[in-house]
Amino acid sequence: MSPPVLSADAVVAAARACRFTLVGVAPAAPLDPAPFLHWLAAGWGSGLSAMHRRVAQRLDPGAIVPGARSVIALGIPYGAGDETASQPELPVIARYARGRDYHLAHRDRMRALRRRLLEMDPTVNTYACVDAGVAMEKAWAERAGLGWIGKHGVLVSRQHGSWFTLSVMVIDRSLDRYHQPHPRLCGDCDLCLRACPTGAFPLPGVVDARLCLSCQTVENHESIPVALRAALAGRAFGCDVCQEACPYNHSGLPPGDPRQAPRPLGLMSAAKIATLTRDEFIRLSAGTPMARAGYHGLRRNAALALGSDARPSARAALEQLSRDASPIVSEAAQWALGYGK
Ligand code: B12
Ligand code: SF4
Ligand code: SF4
Repeated sequence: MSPPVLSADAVVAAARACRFTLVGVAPAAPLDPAPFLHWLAAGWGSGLSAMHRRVAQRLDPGAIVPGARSVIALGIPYGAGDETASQPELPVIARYARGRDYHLAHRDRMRALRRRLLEMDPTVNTYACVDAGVAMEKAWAERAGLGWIGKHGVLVSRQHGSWFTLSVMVIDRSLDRYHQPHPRLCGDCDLCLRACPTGAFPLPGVVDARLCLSCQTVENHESIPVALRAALAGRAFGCDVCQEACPYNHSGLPPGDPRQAPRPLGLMSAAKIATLTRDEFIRLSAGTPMARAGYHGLRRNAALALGSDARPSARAALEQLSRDASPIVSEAAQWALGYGK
């Protein structure tokens, strides 16, 4: 007997009831492998070892869930209307990272969604992915009509701009209808490509992670290459420059999810971050994306962020860090003390 076909409207309503703001559904046909294989082969993801593993599963939901039929793409908005980035005394902490860790937000809501799907069909099989799992979330979100992959490599929605995070759920059930893939609406705009401070776009829509400040400040736990350091002035974790440049992110967006609102560490000055004790870092970063950089990584970033800051408080923080026991922190602070000389 063939498995039941579920109602798309019922699945979308269940996801909305679980507090996903953006919801779309797509058939689970394999993705075009060419862009991802090219990205790997060109070395644009070479610092990200996880991206080189389980490649077949990333491209074909059927390799993750036997009999996969549908993909539910899900989004939670953050940061629209959060204008703290424009306060010059604050280091730029990327908006997604200022509040609760989005992995936890998606995980909790996807667990609730799975329970609802099991109520509809007790034998349905699911695979849930947020970020670290093996699904190409932007490609699925584009197919499921949530928005389009912009030339800056981030998914953009007409309604929410690009200030939202994604997750996907693969299920082994067909739905009675699917959303249309979203057309790409960038046209001849190239504002994001021109705004990137490190030239991290080898092609429109494609990011060389090695040159991306988001990758360097979050995923790199060693020293940051000297050639990229000047661009880190005033930037302590992640990077939003290409998204800030996008006209679809300007004014009139609905507010983000209140549970993703900034927490104290997300609004702290670079000098304060630079001089956090380990206990303070652990307490303040718990449950936020900033924990990922680690104590030394975040203070290394703060040191580089302070390089262009001539204020006495910044110089004092750098003097202190230049004697730090962590070599990545002391080396970054020594470099920052010599900034511009
Ligand atoms: C690896 C990764 C990174 C890498 C590489 C970035 C990238 N764009 O690939 C680094 C560490 C640099 C990074 C940075 C950031 N990331 Co990230 N990252 C991922 C991750 C884990 C995988 C992405 C991936 O598969 N990349 C490989 C490339 C080849 O895949 P792709 O971009 O989907 O490939 C498509 C494009 O190349 C496109 N394409 C090909 N040719 C062309 C041509 C044109 C003209 C166009 C428009 C498109 C296009 O087609 C491909 C297939 O669909 C996803 C989570 C996930 N599991 O999907 C999060 C994810 C993409 N990241 C996210 C975020 C928030 C960020 C940052 C904004 C964080 C920050 N503020 O600091 C930055 C943005 C940097 C940027 N400009 O992309 C969100 C994006 C949410 C959204 N609205 O899209 C995701 C989805 C995480 C999540 N669960 O929410 N990230
Ligand atoms: S996040 Fe920053 S460094 Fe990375 S591509 Fe966008 S503008 Fe460039
Ligand atoms: S800035 Fe322009 S090119 Fe870049 S994502 Fe936005 S609309 Fe597309």
